[in-house]
Amino acid sequence: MQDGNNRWETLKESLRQRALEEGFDVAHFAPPEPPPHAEALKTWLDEGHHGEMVWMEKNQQKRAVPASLMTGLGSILVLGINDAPQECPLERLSGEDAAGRARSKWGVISPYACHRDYHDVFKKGMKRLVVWLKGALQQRMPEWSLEGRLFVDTAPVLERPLAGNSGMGWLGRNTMLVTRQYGCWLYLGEMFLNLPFSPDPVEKDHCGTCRRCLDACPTRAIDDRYVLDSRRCLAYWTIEAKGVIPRPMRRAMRNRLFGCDDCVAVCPWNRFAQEAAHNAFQKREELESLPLPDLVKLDDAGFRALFRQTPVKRTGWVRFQRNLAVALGNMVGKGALDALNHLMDHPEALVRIHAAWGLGEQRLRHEKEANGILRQRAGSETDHAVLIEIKESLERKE
Ligand code: B12
Ligand code: SF4
Ligand code: SF4
Repeated sequence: MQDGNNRWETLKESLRQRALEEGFDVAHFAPPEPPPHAEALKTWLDEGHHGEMVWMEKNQQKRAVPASLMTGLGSILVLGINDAPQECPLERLSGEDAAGRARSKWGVISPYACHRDYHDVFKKGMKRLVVWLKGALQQRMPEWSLEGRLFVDTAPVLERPLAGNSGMGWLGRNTMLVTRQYGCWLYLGEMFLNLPFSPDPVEKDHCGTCRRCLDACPTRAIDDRYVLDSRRCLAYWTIEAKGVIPRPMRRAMRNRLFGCDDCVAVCPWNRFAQEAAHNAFQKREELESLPLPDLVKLDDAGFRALFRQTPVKRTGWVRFQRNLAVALGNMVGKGALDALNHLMDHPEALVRIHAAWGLGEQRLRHEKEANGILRQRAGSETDHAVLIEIKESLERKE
């Protein structure tokens, strides 16, 4: 008969194996303690790096101390699903392709948002694992009954530091969890368990002297201290921020509509990543080639239909049209002017502000036409903030 320790080790390895069979690509065990650097969360918040994400200020203690989320926490199973894209997302940003065609007329959605929402995929997979684990416990250790909590992204959990503490990988300079096997392309979820599984050995930092992610960031949002300032991050502005995107961020957005992956995509550890294999992560091709001028015709219902079951739908139609106005401002080609003029009829001032900015950018390419539209709009616009943006656009020199 197996002794206590061996019984736990055998169950732990069976659980890991089962997780892989359920479609997770990696499964590692972390101890129930606060991960290293947990205290850095307070400094990050004190310095305002979370921008408008005020929900990050709540439950700080819970975020930093996993045991405060569950009494009797014994171990944490950290799960990862590989989402490495077939094509590097940097290839789709504006510029010219090999045939000399301007790519800026095609909107870019971050690869993870071009398929089913990973939140749903994780939750379903983790629930199936719970059913299996309950059965296995009953059979092998009937004296134990399972208690646990499942988390993906939205809970007050420091997912990356926990994943680092489980030995899945290390916290890279881009602040991502980086792994030897999948680079930075893993998405994370956790199962908090009352069971005393032993932690896996931690992985050391393999960033070395590399600084590619710092150099690749278009807005210098990350610094050498492994710290990201959301207020400078395009992922933050295109996904999380509800208000007006600051002017210096708008040109840097180029043709991005949702998310940013530059600091992720340049990581040399991605060279070992294999293309995502999870069935639920099949890319919806129509989301990989979105002609910007056509998107202005999307109404709320059309938006929800196009982005059904993807993370984009959570941003909502209005903020999506705001991002679209910026991308149209950055677009090379005449279709942008008509599209921006169309957005100047949008019921939300937030969208019109960005459309007015976009017309100012187009003025640098099509001066006469853009001036005409801006002057005409100045005559009929009633919102003060939009009028200020129109004025700024008409006065912009470069
Ligand atoms: C808020 C948030 C954001 C914010 C802020 C990002 C940030 N870096 O904090 C914004 C909107 C900008 C964002 C963007 C993105 N996000 Co996000 N985001 C989150 C969320 C909800 C919380 C992150 C958090 O707690 N931040 C607070 C900071 C302080 O924590 P931290 O980044 O983990 O930092 C710790 C370390 O830096 C460490 N530390 C401090 N000093 C030092 C020094 C050294 C030397 C070291 C090693 C460590 C270290 O201590 C800190 C705190 O303990 C998590 C989900 C979750 N619940 O954890 C997803 C999550 C982090 N995001 C994720 C992803 C994929 C993205 C994007 C790629 C999405 C996209 N395509 O646009 C970008 C990537 C940007 C980037 N480089 O981080 C994944 C990351 C997966 C992975 N492999 O790492 C997560 C885990 C979601 C998930 N469930 O998979 N995100
Ligand atoms: S997601 Fe984009 S903007 Fe944000 S830190 Fe990374 S490269 Fe910079
Ligand atoms: S790009 Fe270089 S420095 Fe940045 S996370 Fe990857 S290995 Fe580390």
